[in-house]
Amino acid sequence: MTYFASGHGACPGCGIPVAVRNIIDAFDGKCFVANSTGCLEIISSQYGRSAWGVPYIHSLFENPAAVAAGIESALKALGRKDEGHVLVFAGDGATADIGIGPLSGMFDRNHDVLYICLDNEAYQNTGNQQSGLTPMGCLTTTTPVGKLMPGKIRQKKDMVAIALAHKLAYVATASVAFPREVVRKAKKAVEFEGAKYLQIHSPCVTGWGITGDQSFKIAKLAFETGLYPIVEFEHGELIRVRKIKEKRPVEEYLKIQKRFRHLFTHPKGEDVIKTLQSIADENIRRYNLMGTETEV
Ligand SMILES: Cc1ncc(C[n+]2csc(CCOP(=O)(O)OP(=O)(O)O)c2C)c(N)n1
Ligand SMILES: [Mg+2]
Repeated sequence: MTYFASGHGACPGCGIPVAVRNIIDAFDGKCFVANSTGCLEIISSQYGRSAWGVPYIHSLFENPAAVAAGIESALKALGRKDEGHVLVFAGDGATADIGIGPLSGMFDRNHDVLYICLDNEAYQNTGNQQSGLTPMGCLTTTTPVGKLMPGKIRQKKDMVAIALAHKLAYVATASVAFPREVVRKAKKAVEFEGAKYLQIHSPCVTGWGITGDQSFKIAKLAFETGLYPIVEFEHGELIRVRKIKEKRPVEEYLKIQKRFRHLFTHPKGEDVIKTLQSIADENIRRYNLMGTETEV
């Protein structure tokens, strides 16, 4: 029995429906979902059709956190809190950019909501525009590559730090490359009363310029370079990290994706690659990602 039906319109190789299905199935369908405009909504709830076997509402691009706060307050007022967890599924654009105001408010009021950011590192359903979570050096339609511009100039926004700054009980990252860990973290998160944040890295086949059969491998590589640290915080304290067994250079990750390929020929590319490598190294140092002690 699954609560997210096959027959939805996701691209072959997209990790989003896999993560979503695993999470809502792990809750045995006992959840209420608010979903911002974005890939997940487009592929699962076209007019007249729905993949959802749980109560589901499509919010605006900018307000899934506010909608979820309303659902949670209504369930509380009606004495129906035991009927399910309130979840948000939202893209990185909805989360880090346009919806960050309502998200901050929901965090601040500490609604009993698990907010899940599906991070495919750009506005993908509208054709690959940059978001705050797009990495440096990345080609998008709004960060084009030209004589002067080597793709996105600024770094990926640290949404984990922003979530932590709200003093949430639970904040974590995960990757579609490690599906059991995604489920473990969602289940762990809902044990905490109040607002929770889970950010899941998910490659986009079309936006990243990869093939469907590469996507999970590339997600794993993002983690193995240190560019996408997989971390878990309880009450603001780092309690667990996924350890990198064999560190991979960022070039290995970059060169297999069309969105980064220009970095190997562009005059500013070498500097950008160096910066990305230092970001990865800094993540490894800061979160102590190498070694074996506290494995997930
Ligand atoms: C106010 C507003 N501006 C723009 C849009 C068009 N729009 C819909 S979804 C989207 C991007 C979604 O990006 P993200 O949240 O990262 O989700 P993804 O599609 O990548 O899963 C945009 C620009 C909109 N629906 N509403
Ligand atoms: Mg996105």
